[in-house]
Amino acid sequence: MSLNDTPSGERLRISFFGKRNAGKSSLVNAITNQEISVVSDTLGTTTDPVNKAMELLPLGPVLITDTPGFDDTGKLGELRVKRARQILNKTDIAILVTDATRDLDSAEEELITLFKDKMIPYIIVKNKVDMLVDADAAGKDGNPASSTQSDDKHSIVYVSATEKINIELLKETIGKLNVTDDNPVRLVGDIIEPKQTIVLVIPIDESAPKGRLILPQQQAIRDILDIGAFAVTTRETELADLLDDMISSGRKPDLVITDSQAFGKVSQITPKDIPLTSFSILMARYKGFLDTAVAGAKAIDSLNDGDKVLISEGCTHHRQCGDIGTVKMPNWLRERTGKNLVIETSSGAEFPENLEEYKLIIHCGGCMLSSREMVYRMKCAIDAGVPFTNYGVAIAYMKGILRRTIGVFPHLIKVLDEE
Ligand SMILES: Nc1nc2c(ncn2[C@@H]2O[C@H](COP(=O)(O)OP(=O)(O)OP(=O)(O)O)[C@@H](O)[C@H]2O)c(=O)[nH]1
Ligand code: SF4
Ligand SMILES: [Mg+2]
Repeated sequence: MSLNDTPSGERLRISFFGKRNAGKSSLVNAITNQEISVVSDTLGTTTDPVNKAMELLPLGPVLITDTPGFDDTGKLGELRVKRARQILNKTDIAILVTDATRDLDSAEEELITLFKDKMIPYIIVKNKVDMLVDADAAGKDGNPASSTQSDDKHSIVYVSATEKINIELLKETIGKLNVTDDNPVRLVGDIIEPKQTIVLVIPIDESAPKGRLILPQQQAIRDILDIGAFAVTTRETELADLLDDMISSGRKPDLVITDSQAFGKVSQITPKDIPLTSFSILMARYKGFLDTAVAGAKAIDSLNDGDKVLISEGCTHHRQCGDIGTVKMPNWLRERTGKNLVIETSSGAEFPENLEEYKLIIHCGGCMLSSREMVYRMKCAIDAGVPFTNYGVAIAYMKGILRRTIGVFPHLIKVLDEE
C-alpha cells in the first residue's frame, strides 16, 4: 500500500505544541526533512495548523501537525488556542516543544496537565540546545544517554532544530512510545465465553439495507465466531418463539443483543434472568464513550424550555438510521421532558465548532465513523462542558431499561446512580 492510500483519519497523529517561538515549526521541518512550515523569529508565525503525512518507523504512516503557539493573546489568539485544543483532541502523541534556555512556565505546565487529563502520551522537547553554554551536557556530543531522560510516563529529549542535533534520537523516542492501535476491547468477544449462545435480534424493516446486514451486526457475528461461541439471529417478530424453543430444550441463551429500535419489545419478551444489551451500547463501549454516554443520558431529565439539543449523525444518507434523528428522537425528547426544546441536527463529517450553546448532544451510534472521530467529538463536548450521549443509550434511558441493558457492565450502574 502506498503512503497516500492511508486516509488521514487512520494515521497516528503526532502533534507539536508549545509557546510561540519555541521552535515547533523548525522542529517539524527537521523531522520531516522538508520546509513545510514557515519559520521566523516573529511571535505567532504559525497561524493555522499545518499537516504533513509521512512514514515514521516503527509506527508506520503518521500525520505530523504543527500548531499555532499555545500562549497566543488577543481575539485572534484565542481562536488559535481553541484550534490547538481541538487538535489535541485528535492527537495520539503530543510533543511539547520548549526552549531549553529557560525553565518550563505555567502555560507549559498547563499543557502538560491537559496531556495527562486526556491521557495522551507525550514527550517534552527542550529545543535550542545549541544556545546553551554547557551544550555538551545536553548531548551535543551526540551521546543519546545524556540527552534523554524519562520516567514511565514521558521522556525529555534535548534537541536543536536548526543545528539538527538529536533529531534522529527524538524520532526513536517517539517510535518507542507504546501507542499501538490494538484495542483490547472487543465488541462482545471479551464478555462472552466459548460455546455460549448469543441471540442477535435484527429487525428487517424498510430502514434495513437491502440484502445485507449493517456493520455492527456483522462485527458482532464475527466476534462471536472468533471466540467460538454460537450466534443465533432472529427478527424481533420471531424472538418469542425462538426463546420458547431454546429455553424448553435446555439451551437458554447467555446473552441477547438487540437493535435499539426494537428495545422496548425485546426487553418485554426476554426473561429477566437473561442478560440483554444492544448493538449501540456495545458499539459505544467499543468506541470508548459508553461511560460518558450513560452519564450524558441522565442530562435529558434536566432539560428546560428553550434549551438547545444537538442531534448528530455520522452519515448523510439517512437510510440506515431512518428518521431517528429528524423525527423520532425529537419526539421522544419532547414527550419525555414536556419541554419546548430547540433541536438542531448535524450530519456526516460536519460537527459544529461551538458546542457551548448546547445543553445536550445526542450522537448516532457512529458506525460509519472511526473510533478516533467519535472520541474526538466526545472530547470536544467534554471540553465545552456539554453532556454527550448516543441513540442507544438515550433510547434505553427514556424507555426505563438502561439499567438492564448496561447490567453486563456492572461499573456503569454506578455511573447511572451517581448524583
Ligand atoms: N538557535 C536556535 N534557534 C532556533 C532553534 N529552533 C528554532 N529556532 C529559532 O527560533 C525562532 C522561532 O522558530 P519557529 O520554528 O518559527 O517557532 P514556532 O514555535 O513555530 O513559533 P510560532 O509559529 O510563532 O508559534 C526562529 O527564529 C528559529 O530560527 C534551535 O534549535 N536553535
Ligand atoms: S454512522 Fe450513524 S447515522 Fe450513519 S448508519 Fe451509522 S449509526 Fe446511523
Ligand atoms: Mg510556527
